[in-house]
Formats: sequence, C-alpha cells, structure tokens
Amino acid sequence: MKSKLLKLKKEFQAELEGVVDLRSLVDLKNKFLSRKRGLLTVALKEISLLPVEERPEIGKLANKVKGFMEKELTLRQRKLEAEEEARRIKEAQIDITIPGRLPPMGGLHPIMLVKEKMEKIFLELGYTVEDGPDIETDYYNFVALNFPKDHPARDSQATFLIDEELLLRTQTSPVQVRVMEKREPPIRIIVPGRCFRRDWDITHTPNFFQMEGLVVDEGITLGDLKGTLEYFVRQLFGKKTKARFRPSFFPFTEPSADLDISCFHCGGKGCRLCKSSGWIEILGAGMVHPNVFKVVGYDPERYSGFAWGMGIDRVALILYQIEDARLFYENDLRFLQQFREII
Ligand code: 2NM
Repeated sequence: MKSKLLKLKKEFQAELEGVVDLRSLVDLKNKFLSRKRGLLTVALKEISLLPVEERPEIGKLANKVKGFMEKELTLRQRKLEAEEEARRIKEAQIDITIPGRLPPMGGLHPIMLVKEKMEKIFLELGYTVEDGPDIETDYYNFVALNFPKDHPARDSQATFLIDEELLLRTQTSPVQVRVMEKREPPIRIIVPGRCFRRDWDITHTPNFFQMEGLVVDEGITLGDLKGTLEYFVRQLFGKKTKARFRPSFFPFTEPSADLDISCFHCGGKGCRLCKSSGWIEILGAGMVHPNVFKVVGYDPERYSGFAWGMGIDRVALILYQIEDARLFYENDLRFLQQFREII
C-alpha cells in the first residue's frame, strides 16, 4: 500500500509536468482526486481494509500525498492563470502611436453662417442684436405695424394663427416695436430670427430666417438709409457690388423701397443667377411710418428713422447658389457637410 501511494505520487508528478493549460490541469485533478473515481480517492478508501495497526501510518502518508497533490494543483493553477492573463494583455496591447480616428465633426448650418456674416457687419457699426418671442400677438405682429385690418398678410391662408389673439410671427418687426416701447432713441439694432408663413415651394419654406434692422434718432434721413445699406451689401457681396433702389410699399414705412444688387456672379451681364436681368433683389426698406412711432410713444415730429428687412435663407440661396430653399430644412448631411469650411 505504501509503495502504491508513492507510485501514485510519482505518476502525478510526471503528469503534472505535461500540464500546459487550465483544461489539462482540471483533467489531472479529476484523474487523481475526483470524488468517486479519483485514483487517490480510491486508494484512500482501501485504507479501511488494512489491518488496524497499519492504518495510522498509511493514513498519514495518504493524507500527505493528498495535501501534496492539492498544493501542487493550486500552485500550477495560479501560474497558468497568470500566464493566460499576461498573454491576453499582450494580445490586446494598444499601439498609442497610431493616429486616432477623428469623431464626426459638426458645423454651422449655412443659414447660421450667413446670419453671423451679416451680424458682424452691423456689430462693427455699433448696432446691437435683439430678439423676441416666436409666438406673437396680433397686436405686435400687425396692428402696431400699421397693417390695415383687411391686409392679405393677416389672412389665415398666409399666417399660422394659434387663436384669435396669438400667431407665429411672420416677420421680426414685432421685436422692433417691443424695443421702441421700452427704450428712447437713439436706437440702432438688428433683429435676426425665425419667422413663419404658410408657403412651400422652391424659394419658400414655412419656417425661415429674417434679419431686420432699425435706426431711430433725430435727423435720420433717406440718405442714411441708402448709405448704410449700400455699405452693407458691399461688405456682404463684395466691393464692386452696385446697389439700386426701386420704389416699393410696406404698411410700416413711407417712403418704401426694394434694394437690388448688381449680380455678383456675372457682374451685371446677365446669367442664370440673376435670371438674365443683371440685378438681384436683396431686401426691402423704408423710412419708419409716423403711425408706428405714435404707437410706441415716439414723437414723429422729433424723431425719424429707417428700417429694413431681408430673408437670411434667401441671401444664403444666392450667396451659395443653391437651387432649392427646402434643402435647408431637410437636414441631409450630404448637403450640410459642404458648408463645413465656408466661413
Ligand atoms: C421690412 C421692410 C421695411 C421694418 C419696419 C420696422 C419697424 F418696426 F420699425 F416699423 N421693422 N422692420 C421693415 C421695413 C421691414 O422688411 C422687408
């Protein structure tokens, strides 16, 4: 029995040499120590068949062999696990010298690019930027701006009405009214912002951006209006741009004018952009109507002023020569990504 135990120990040691991974280690453990058929387990059970006087010595030896096997198995298991961990780390090792993959970069929407360009021109002239609510009252959007009760713009066909009183603003001019109510002249402001009209075709979307401006002080003349807006279009479209004013009509200005610029694409010779006319309409403007001043409590005898308004979407269409205004609101990345670097 003694030699059998020693033989088992030798056999175990020899086989342990051949163990290269955790799986063969488990096999080895089962072969010798499995609770039912393990070779040592079976040998231990045989001890009870020995004569009583031999049992203590053999039992002691058997327990020593068992302890030895268990200890060796544990040590080997730790070693194999450490090796495997080291291998995994090595395989997963990150090469920190490889250049990183850039995260997708966002950029400004073309309408915002144009808005910022326009704002910069007026900020340099000392104007401030104002804003106000998208949802307006009939009073600020129409009444205060001298629209007659039956004006076509007040029709539900043209305007998004919320109820009797509220609507989505159709221009940003209600903000100018609110500013004039709160402040005394001199006023020198621009008002970019979202506007809403019930339109949807290649040059109109129901949601669009407008930039309006207002100057009020003593002694402001049509000459100031012309000088300011000519300077503005030259800054925006280039020094060679010519401007021409045509008589027009708005309820809130008198006199009123539309401003055309010479086509910056063909230089005025006539092309697709200017529809062969050589001129492109850019904005509407005029001297603020005395009725508007009365509404906000300014004395029209003392103060005069000019105001203008233009579509930012429209300017973006013209500047970037885009075919269809609806592209601005479809959020197709193939379209938007083309503007990433234009500033
Ligand atoms: C335009 C054209 C002409 C305008 C007038 C005013 C106000 F509030 F002062 F009366 N704000 N904006 C104005 C004048 C707007 O848009 C085409």
